Amino acid sequence: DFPPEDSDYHSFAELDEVVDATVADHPDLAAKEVVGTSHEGRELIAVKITSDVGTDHDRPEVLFTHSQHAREHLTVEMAVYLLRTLTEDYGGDPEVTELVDTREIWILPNVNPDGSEYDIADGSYKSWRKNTQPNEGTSAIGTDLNRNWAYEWGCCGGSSGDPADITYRGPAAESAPEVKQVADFVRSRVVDGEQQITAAIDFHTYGELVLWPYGHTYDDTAPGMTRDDYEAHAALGTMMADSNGYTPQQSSDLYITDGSINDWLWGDQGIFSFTFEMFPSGGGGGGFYPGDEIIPEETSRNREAVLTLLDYADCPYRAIGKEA
Ligand code: 0X9
Ligand code: CA
Ligand code: ZN
Repeated sequence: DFPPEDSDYHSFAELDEVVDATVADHPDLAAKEVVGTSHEGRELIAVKITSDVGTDHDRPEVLFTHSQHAREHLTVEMAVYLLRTLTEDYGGDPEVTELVDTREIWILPNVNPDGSEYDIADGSYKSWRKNTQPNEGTSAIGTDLNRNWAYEWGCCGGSSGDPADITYRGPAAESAPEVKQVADFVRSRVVDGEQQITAAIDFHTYGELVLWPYGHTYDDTAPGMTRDDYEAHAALGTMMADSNGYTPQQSSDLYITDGSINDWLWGDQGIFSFTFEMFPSGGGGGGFYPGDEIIPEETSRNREAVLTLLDYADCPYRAIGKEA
């Protein structure tokens, strides 16, 4: 479990309790779906939030993924914040009410539960990043989920082929069961040939950044990324960064990554996709392990950014004054 001084962070069991309570308190607004199981057999949970949640409406769908990286526990707290805010503020806050009435929101609060639990297993942090899948021919454990997605996988020096490395991409794209099943979930949202999910944020720590694709190339435009596509990502990303004080940039401006969820969501699925690197901005502030007292401020800090993405999900090109 978390050390006592960080007890406000949610372990996987505590997260499950929040999910169950959210659904129990707001059965018309929130529903739990299990989209798969992790390598060790934990549930990969999705919570759908929308009014009249039992129906598949024709509303723009928006995806929030959390905790691909085990040690980035603040991102689970971001999911808890969203679960609570989008249900508890419904009916009271006009903006939240309008967006929950007109969007279908998918929150995947922990896509790497094995890694998260391993990181806190003996009460002191292990700085673990990957999942806990064994690798053939070595005692080195784990695949970096954010290098295992099936778009330009391993293309460009933005991942490692060494199982001992923290950015190990796995033996094949979608070799990690967590990536495969979350990808299958996203693919399942294609209805009558049209991907229902239009926009997404994948939450990470740390750096206080808003990142957009591509990560596998320094170029702004590339196959699948036109000038308008790029400018719309940049405009929306900059708008969100203006609200939370993060730095907006193309993800390759940080460093080259291949096989990231961001590149796959856009390049393969046509979903406007962002990576948020949450608090802190640098190594000061606790790095991957800021004290639990920062949770309220650093999660609510992203309230407007998330509502902005939900708003633009009907037509992200509106951000550059174009209607599709
Ligand atoms: O390296 C990563 O996966 C992310 N940074 S972290 O420190 N949380 O590990 C950044 C990913 C950004 N790249 C893309 N979104 N393509
Ligand atoms: Ca729908
Ligand atoms: Zn990360």
